[in-house]
Amino acid sequence: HAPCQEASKLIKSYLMCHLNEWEEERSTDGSKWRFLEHNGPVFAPSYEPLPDKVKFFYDGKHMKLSPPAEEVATFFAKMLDHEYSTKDIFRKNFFKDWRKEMTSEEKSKITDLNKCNFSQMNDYFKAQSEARKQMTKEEKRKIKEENERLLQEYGFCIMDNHKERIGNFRIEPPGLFRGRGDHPKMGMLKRRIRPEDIIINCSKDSKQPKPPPGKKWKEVRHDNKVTWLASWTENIQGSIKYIMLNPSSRIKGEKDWQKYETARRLKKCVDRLRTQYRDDWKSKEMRIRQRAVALYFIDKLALRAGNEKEEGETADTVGCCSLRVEHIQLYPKMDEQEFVVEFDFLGKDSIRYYNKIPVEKRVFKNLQLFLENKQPEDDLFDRLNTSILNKHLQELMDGLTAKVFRTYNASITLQQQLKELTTSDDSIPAKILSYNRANRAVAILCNHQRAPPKTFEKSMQNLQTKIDEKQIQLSTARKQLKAAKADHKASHDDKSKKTVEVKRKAVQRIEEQLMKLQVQATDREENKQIALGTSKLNYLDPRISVAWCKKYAIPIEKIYNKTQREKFAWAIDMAEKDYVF
Ligand SMILES: *[C@@H]1O[C@H](CO)[C@@H](O)[C@H](O)[C@H]1NC(C)=O
Ligand SMILES: *[C@@H]1O[C@H](CO)[C@@H](O)[C@H](O)[C@H]1NC(C)=O
Ligand SMILES: *[C@@H]1O[C@H](CO)[C@@H](O)[C@H](O)[C@H]1NC(C)=O
Ligand SMILES: *[C@@H]1O[C@H](CO)[C@@H](O)[C@H](O)[C@H]1NC(C)=O
Ligand SMILES: CC(=O)N[C@H]1CO[C@H](CO)[C@@H](O)[C@@H]1O
Repeated sequence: HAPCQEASKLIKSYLMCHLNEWEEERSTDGSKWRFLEHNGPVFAPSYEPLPDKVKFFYDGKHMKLSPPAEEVATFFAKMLDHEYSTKDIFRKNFFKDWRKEMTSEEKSKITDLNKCNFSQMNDYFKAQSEARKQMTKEEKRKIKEENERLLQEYGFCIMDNHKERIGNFRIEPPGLFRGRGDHPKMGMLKRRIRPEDIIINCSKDSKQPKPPPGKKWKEVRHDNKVTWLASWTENIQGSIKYIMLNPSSRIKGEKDWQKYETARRLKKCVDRLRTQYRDDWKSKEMRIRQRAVALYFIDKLALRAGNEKEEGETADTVGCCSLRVEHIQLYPKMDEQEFVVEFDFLGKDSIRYYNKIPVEKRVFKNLQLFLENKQPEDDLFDRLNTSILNKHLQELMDGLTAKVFRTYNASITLQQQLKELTTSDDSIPAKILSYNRANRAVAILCNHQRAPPKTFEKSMQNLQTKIDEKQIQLSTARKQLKAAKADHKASHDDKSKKTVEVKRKAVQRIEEQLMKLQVQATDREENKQIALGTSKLNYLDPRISVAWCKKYAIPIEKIYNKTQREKFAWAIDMAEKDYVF
């Protein structure tokens, strides 16, 4: 055993060395690579007009649409069965953008979306997707080969001396924007991205990617300070999209690792920061008090800093710094608790944040002060904005952002919960249930809610049917065991003894299967409205999970699926069973 430990230590120090080396490789002049070569993105296939037999009707009359108008109509037709297509904002946005693609003749005729009949188009796409399900093996093989060819040609790049997988080398096809929650832009046309929209980034001395025949790139850059290979601006939010390396790549893995190392550094100094912001609640300066209360929210509630990227201007979403008076209510006393603050606002991705928490008296008094003489639409923290807060965080600790608090709290909470919930003698399924419960505690903390999946009730029913069947099987098996025992008691021969053994094993096996199903049902029920993926992927130090798996001999596949294992390859390689965040 000792040599094993020795070897694993060696491997770890090797990896740590290399991680540091990669860091040094780039920190000397700030560049991220010396050589970068790739073949550019893969564009969405061009539009194929519908066969003539598929008709569109306006006001009961057949109308042949021009190809650009028809293409946009198909996006809507494909979504006819979806709830989106009944939402007013969605319909309004779609119709406005659709009209922009129409010829002037079409525009003058088609003036009311309610008079449009897309049902034949919808039937046609349904039939097509049915046909895809019925494809022969040969057809499936051809598609798989084509995908493999594209992957080989476009899915890899050379960065310095490494061949790296590219994450998303296919450009999303055009369609209608959905957005999360009740996004005000839902239904708008997400335009087709063309080579003229693409900025390529690669090294000067590489073989440069060729645009499709007859086309040009918007620009070719040679910027080794960034790690994206291509970028474009999408038309809905005006945000910049990038083609990046796959999460399993060296550079991404290292970035991920650094993120958790930063969170671990916060763990070491968080007490000092807390003492300081507590002192600042008493400051004579309003701006310092506001900053200190905001920091307390970020620390205690894992709120985002706010004003993040493109959001905010269109969807009315806020973060800590951009909270308005109308987003909070103060209750000096509520249900046995003193100094309760009630939060109700739309956070990132228009997800509602609702929480009632008791705060310290001084925070409460400060909040009362901040609210004085203000209207509901005024800023709660009028002396604070995201850049001021971020600058302050930088001063407190190198690399500190609001996100680091989330990462720190999420990771430490997972570690504590795992310790609390796991029992060594539990079966593997029971341990995995504990893991998922710990993960859920974190997701709740980070407000990662979701609407229950559409298929939820159905899949729950299926599972229940399986459980019922298993229960019947079990009682049958038990009866058989009882009969076999009676038989053996009467005859005392070897044959009946063997039968008893066989029946006993059968009962055991069925009991285990039943337990597994029951655990699965509990897990699924508890998971109904919580999205575990986001915290797992972004906020939980994977070394905690890996160490837990090692400690309890749980196969890592039970915790991470293939994509996640790729992303966390660095952690899976180096974590030890006694890792402490
Ligand atoms: C739409 O057109 C189809 C024929 O393609 C017809 O069966 C259906 O009744 C029409 N729907 C409406 C709402 O008019
Ligand atoms: C994490 O956040 C929760 C929720 O506010 C809080 O109760 C807890 O103290 C925090 N844990 C740490 C270690 O900061
Ligand atoms: C934040 O406030 C500071 C000081 O009042 C100001 O200089 C800065 O422009 C503001 N930044 C933003 C993004 O509003
Ligand atoms: C793995 O899980 C994530 C959710 O965390 C999901 O988005 C992804 O599609 C899954 N990947 C595979 C290969 O199952
Ligand atoms: C040289 C150059 O234009 N570099 C740009 C590369 O892309 C990053 C991120 O968009 C920009 O910040 C750089 O200015």
